[in-house]
Amino acid sequence: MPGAADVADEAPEVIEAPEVIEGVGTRRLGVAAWVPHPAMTNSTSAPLATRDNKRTALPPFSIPRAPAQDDPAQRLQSTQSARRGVSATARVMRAAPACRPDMAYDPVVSESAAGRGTQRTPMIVDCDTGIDDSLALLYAIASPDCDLVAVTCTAGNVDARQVAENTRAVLELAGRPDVEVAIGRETPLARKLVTTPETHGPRGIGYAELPLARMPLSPRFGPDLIVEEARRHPGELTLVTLAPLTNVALAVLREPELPRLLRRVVIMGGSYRSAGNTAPTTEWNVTVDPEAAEIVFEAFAGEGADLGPNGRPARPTALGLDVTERAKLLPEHMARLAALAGCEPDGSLRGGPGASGSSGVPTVNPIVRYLADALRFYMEFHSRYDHFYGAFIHDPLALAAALDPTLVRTEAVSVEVELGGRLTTGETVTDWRRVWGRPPNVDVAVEAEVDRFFERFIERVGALAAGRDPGAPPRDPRAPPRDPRAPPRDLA
Ligand SMILES: [Ca+2]
Repeated sequence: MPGAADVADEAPEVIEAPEVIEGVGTRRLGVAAWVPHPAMTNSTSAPLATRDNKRTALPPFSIPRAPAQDDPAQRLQSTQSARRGVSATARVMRAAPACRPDMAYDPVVSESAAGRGTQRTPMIVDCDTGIDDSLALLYAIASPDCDLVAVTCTAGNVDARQVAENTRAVLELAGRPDVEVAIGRETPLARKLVTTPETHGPRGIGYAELPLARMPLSPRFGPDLIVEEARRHPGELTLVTLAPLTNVALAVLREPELPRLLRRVVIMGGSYRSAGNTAPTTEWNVTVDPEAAEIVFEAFAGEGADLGPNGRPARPTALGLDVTERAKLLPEHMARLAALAGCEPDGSLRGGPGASGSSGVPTVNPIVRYLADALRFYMEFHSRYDHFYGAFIHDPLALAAALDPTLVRTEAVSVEVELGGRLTTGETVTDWRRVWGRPPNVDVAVEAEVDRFFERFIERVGALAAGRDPGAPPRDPRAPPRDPRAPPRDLA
């Protein structure tokens, strides 16, 4: 696996990170004492490489705990102390050694016919697949401007093992068993895992049935993978998070420089000016692991922490429900996608299931059939709870915005996550009026061009389903139906 051969055999070198971790965690999160976490001794967790690529011991980690009670005076003191802790974070980040300049990515250029010459974005996706996660993965694979480097899995919509299974099965469905898939932490940092079978189905992919994945699971621990690849390719990688931020928080705790090692971070999570979808004011990904979200947001806060690679702000872009609930996938969208793929909306190839006879010729388009079966569950859920027959596709919009930032308009604001609320734990508290007087730490998406996004989604995923070069011009839906004897997708 990448990385193992690059780790030198020099004597261990310990990253002096406790000040950072205490600054982030003990004061803000009310942690009584640091204790090593079992994840740190996970047998699948390879030692981390430092920026000069020496083997290093893992820094200590603890499970943060929320305050026993919500005392406003204690909270205020805690917040002020936390801000001082941020300064400690910034000091350590500035003192960190520079990245090796000789480890940058070679320019990655699309080799697809119509996309030839397109600069591709090297990307790691952290997900909890999940119906909309699976659509985001298909979109990534279908995009000629995306170089999907790896996928890391965490618990959320379903447990982490099922997430890893779903992720690999979807990648195989899309003909990309070569993408590295690593599992990360299997529970939130401080809370009991809650999953959402009512939204995504018992296995996370609605009514869809996919063959068991054959591609191997990476031996790397998800947060290690993120850190190692960011160090190996400083300033090059885009990290897209579509799940609770558990893995990313662990990665930040292990490498406080991570915000500046990554080219961009795009987060699907939070609800900044709109209602919640889990509690009245909270969004799912943040609610599942609010401590992790706070650690990640805080990593971008504070003096000296706001400049990323190439002199740009290192702030993450966050797409909350404010914009992602404008991305309503409707049956007519699926009908257009299926037409581009040359099949019926349920994935049946035109001419009907009986057209193929008994010669073993495919009768369905597997990608469209998957989408139809997964989305039928998702649409039924939204019909019950959100009063429209369709589906919010939060995760694909976030991934699309990572590839094309012009799809969203953002505002730079200061955001903290409520950790000790009686009703509001997990709320992304946003200082729209700058009353805190702090530097912004998040670029929150306030507008999204969802029509342009849907055109792109239909065109790209439709082309992928049709087995065409994703960069090729879209198929004319008025064209004669495809030959049902032709395989819908060459999975060889
Ligand atoms: Ca997700």
